[in-house]
Formats: sequence, structure tokens, C-alpha cells
Amino acid sequence: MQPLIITCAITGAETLKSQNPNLPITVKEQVQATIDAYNAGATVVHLHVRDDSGAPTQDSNRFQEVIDGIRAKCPIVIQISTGGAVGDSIADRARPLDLKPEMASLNVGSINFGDDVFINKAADVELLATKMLQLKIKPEIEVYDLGMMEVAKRMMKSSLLASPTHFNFVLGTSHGLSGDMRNIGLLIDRLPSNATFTATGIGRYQLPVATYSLLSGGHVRVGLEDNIYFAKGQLATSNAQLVERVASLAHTLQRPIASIEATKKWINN
Ligand code: KMH
Ligand code: ZN
Repeated sequence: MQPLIITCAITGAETLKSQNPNLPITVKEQVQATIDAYNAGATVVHLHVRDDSGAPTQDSNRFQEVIDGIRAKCPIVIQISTGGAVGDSIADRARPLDLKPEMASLNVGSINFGDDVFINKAADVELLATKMLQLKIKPEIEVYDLGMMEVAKRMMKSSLLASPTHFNFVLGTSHGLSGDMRNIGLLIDRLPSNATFTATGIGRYQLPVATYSLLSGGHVRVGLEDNIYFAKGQLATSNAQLVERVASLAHTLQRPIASIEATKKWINN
């Protein structure tokens, strides 16, 4: 099996500090949370940023501040979000790509998120994918439902996505596939050849999805964006705590953890 790449989604756009006071939202907090996650074993950080009021923003200057702070202290791979927050314009969502991070998320289909609708029109998805190709940014294709995998395969055929592709199975959202192990098996079965995948379990699915992905040769994403709890009724004390648990599980299961060098090599593959 490939060494395990752990991604930490430290903040997100929807999680609130009132839900978990350990959520990093200021530049200083986000930089420190990333360093701590890196020291715990994460080699990729999935990044959303917040403005001074704590609201999600796609402002390039704020992204730059956080990225500069991280890069001054740690070599972690930076994956910016082009999903942003529900309702963001596509121009705003594309904006941080100009900072040329190593990776960016790419959402290829629309889906209900609770009472909201996360809209990803085909033309907008193409625009983001084209920009990533032009800027040589590795996309992480976010898959919440099986149809999105089919869309990605069509995009590969029309050269909007380059092989080897990388997917993130996001399981346990309100209207997408649940974190049932069989869903992970189904998605693995439909992967294009040479593709790699990470799996993300939302909320209570975080630990079982991480475990199953680890055993299946996939990579793992954890973090307060996806889950504010460490266990039922027990808030996570930090992003690093969630990363540490996956690193320790990998150790127990004898799956090596990817070094930062190996992670960077994989991106450039
Ligand atoms: N905040 C969600 C609307 C991503 O980062 O690409 C989108 C999201 C996915 O978090
Ligand atoms: Zn995100």
C-alpha cells in the first residue's frame, strides 16, 4: 500500500466557533493549527479562511496571509478550497487559485447541504478545472455521490482533468452517500485507473470512514471542518488531536505515514 497521506481540514466555511471553541479562525490560530496538525502527521492542509468577523471569505489577501504564515514555519502541502461557502460566486471561489497553491478542491456537481443548495454548474466546474490545468494546480475532486464520479470521468475524456486523478470521497453529508463501508467499496470500484483517493467522514462517520479507507489503501482526511467531536458528546480539543488518532491507528495497522517529500512527489506525478 502507498504510504498514508493525512489531510487536515482545519476550519471549513460552515463550522462555528460557538460549536467548538477550538476551531481556528484567525490567521494566528490557523497557522498554529496547521503546524500542530503537521507535527501530528498531516502532510496536506485543506484551507478555508475567515474575515475579521469570523465569516468565511475567499479574499486572496487573507489566504495569502495564512499561507505566508504557514510557509514560514512548515512545509505542509496547501490545498485551498474552491468550494468556499454555500452561495459564493464562482469568481470568488476561483480567486485564491491565483496564489498558485499546490492543490485545490474541485466540486463537480450540485448537492443539497441541509436546507441549502451547493450549486456547481457544469460551466463553472469547467472554468475552475481549466484554471487549475493552466496553473498546474493538482485538483482534488470532491465526490459526495456516485454520479459525481461519472462526471469526473467525462471531464477526463474531454481533457478537463489530467490523469492520474485524485478524489476525495466525502461521506455522511445530509443528502449524499452515507459513511457506510459499502459506499466506500462502491466508489473504489468505480475509480478511473491510476486514480488515488482520500476519504472523509462527516460527523460521526469520521472515525469509521478513516479506518476503512486506511485499510483499503486510501488516504484520509480529518479535521474540524468535517467533525467537531472526538467521541460522542466530547468535543475535539484540536485538529491535531484528530490527526494524531489517525496516525496512531495507521501505526497500529502497520500502514506507514507519508513523509512530506513523498507527498510532494505524489502531487507532481
Ligand atoms: N463549504 C462547502 C460549501 C470544498 O472545500 O471544496 C464546500 C466545501 C467543499 O467545503
Ligand atoms: Zn472545504
